[in-house]
Amino acid sequence: MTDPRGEPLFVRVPTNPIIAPGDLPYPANAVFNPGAASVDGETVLLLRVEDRRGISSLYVARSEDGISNWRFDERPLLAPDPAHPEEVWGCEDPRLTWLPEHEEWAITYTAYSRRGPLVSLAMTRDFREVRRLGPVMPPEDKDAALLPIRFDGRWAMIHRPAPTRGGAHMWISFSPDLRHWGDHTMLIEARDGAWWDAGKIGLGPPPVLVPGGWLVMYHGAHMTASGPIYRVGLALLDREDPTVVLRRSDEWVLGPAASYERAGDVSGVVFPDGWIVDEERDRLMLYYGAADSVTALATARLTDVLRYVAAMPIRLHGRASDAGQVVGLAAEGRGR
Ligand code: BMA
Repeated sequence: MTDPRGEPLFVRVPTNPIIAPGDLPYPANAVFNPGAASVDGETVLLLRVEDRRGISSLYVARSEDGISNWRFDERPLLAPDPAHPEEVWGCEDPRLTWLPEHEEWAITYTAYSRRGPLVSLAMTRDFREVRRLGPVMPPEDKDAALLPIRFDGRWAMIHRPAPTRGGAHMWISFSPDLRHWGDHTMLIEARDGAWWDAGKIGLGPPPVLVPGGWLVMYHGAHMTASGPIYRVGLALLDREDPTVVLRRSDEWVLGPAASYERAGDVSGVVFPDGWIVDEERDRLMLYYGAADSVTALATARLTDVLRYVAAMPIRLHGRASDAGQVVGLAAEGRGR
């Protein structure tokens, strides 16, 4: 959990949790797992708000400094819509990617259908109006985000299907038009045994381009006798070919330690879905759900994160070979 100099990489702000249910202008059981965006100099969070039925909707909050004085929209931007039966049990865990080509934000979120969670896509310019594109991955699949640019003419999306065999790993898929997805390729495999990221992993915030490639944060759910512990680590993907994993952290960089992360509806969870990278101020703001109950913020110096990433191991523990062969994409020969 430390940078190469032995100091904590991510530092929690003293005002955590920055948003709790009691702060909202409407009744809620929990407010957590937000997507984050920088819009017209303000920080916008798209909050997952779980009501007292257990159903989640996505609400906008805005702040000038990204830390305090949040202004909350009264109505959800995305709430279960009868015209979209796949959302009948809620809209959850949004990730926000600015697509320069469309001049729009892509919102990937988990639609909770009667047949399980799936990945849905919606577009917005201003977080006031939204346009649904509908489901892009069938159940069970979640933890998805788009990369902001095309690769060889195609959009790329990282997501996490949950097969009945062999653990839940991160995949990357490609699309010419944001609707039709294919060339499904295993990207990062959950490790095994005692590892913090054994068995089940999933993407955190959308990948962001840094000097060495695409910086990825992902969560790992380590099963214990008293349930899973959700922690996060880092990986680095090739700039030109994001199917190539260049580096992966051995250790987690943030895990539940504060009281609001250790106790809540689901204890022992840090779950980031949004970050804002501010190169000018050398700052990374990481927004995360804590214990599936509240929203918290940790910050890091960007230069420290990049130094940490440059020191991460190149070798991967475990390969995507089995699934890779199933879809005809040998991991070998692709530099992974
Ligand atoms: C995941 C998702 C998240 C949740 C996490 C911890 O599978 O459902 O929404 O925060 O579990 O409970």
